[in-house]
Amino acid sequence: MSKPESSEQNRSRRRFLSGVVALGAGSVLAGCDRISGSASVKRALGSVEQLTYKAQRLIASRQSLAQEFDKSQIAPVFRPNGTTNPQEGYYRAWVANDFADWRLTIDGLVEEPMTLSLEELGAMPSRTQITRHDCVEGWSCIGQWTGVPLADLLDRVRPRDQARFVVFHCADHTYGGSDLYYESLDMVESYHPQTILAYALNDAALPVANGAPLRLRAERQLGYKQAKYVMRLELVESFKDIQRGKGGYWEDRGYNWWAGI
Ligand SMILES: Nc1nc2c(c(=O)[nH]1)N[C@H]1C(S)=C(S)[C@@H](COP(=O)(O)O)O[C@H]1N2
Ligand SMILES: [Mo]
Repeated sequence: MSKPESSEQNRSRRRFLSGVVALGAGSVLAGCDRISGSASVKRALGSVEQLTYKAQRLIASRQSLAQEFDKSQIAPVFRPNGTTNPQEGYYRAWVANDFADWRLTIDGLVEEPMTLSLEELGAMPSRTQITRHDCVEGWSCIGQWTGVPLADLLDRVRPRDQARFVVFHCADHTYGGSDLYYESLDMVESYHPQTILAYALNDAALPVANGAPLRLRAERQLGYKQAKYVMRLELVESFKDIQRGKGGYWEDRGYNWWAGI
């Protein structure tokens, strides 16, 4: 179980995010649903299994949007999964001072590498979206995410022509192993309007259990693509030299790189 953040930490992080995030309680009635066996998940898993990435790209519009939901459909608690309370020393230190020392690095194949604080990210234009997260373990959960569109960050760092993927490097060693969690998206998915780096969940600072202080939301993709505890974005031409070369922690362990829903 994850240790809840102290209310003092939550308060101070809310304070500096409050310019961006409204503090309305909202009506939270719905729960997380079991979706194993549901048509949508069968479709999702079927499409992952049967279609190659290129084939799906041919039939999926570049800009088609994932479904967005109503506030009344938000789950009271967004079910956490995978790492829920990183124990790495550097991460505990960030939590201890409410992520004031935390920085996001953007580097690799970009004209202008950048380092941004949470406050600087919070000052950028934001997008809020209520979407359904589908985990391959057979559950789904609806939540409201607020964050910086990845497209805006990419516009600032200016990817070089050779850049084909954004790699998301995370802070946590999954299940206490020696490998850091990571993920990657192609440029079409990275510039998609619903691809954001979220710092708030349901009008509050992103909880540690769900990836504080910053996590990816790429809403046309399955749960394992939604990298939590993101520390660094690296633009690359190929991910073959990163970890085991398959483009993500679970991909390195047999999951499909293309996880479009
Ligand atoms: N850094 C990191 N990101 C991660 C994971 C993880 O273990 N570590 N688990 C993935 C999986 S399988 C899922 S379903 C979602 C869970 O997100 P949640 O904890 O907000 O529900 O995060 C994804 N991103
Ligand atoms: Mo998942």
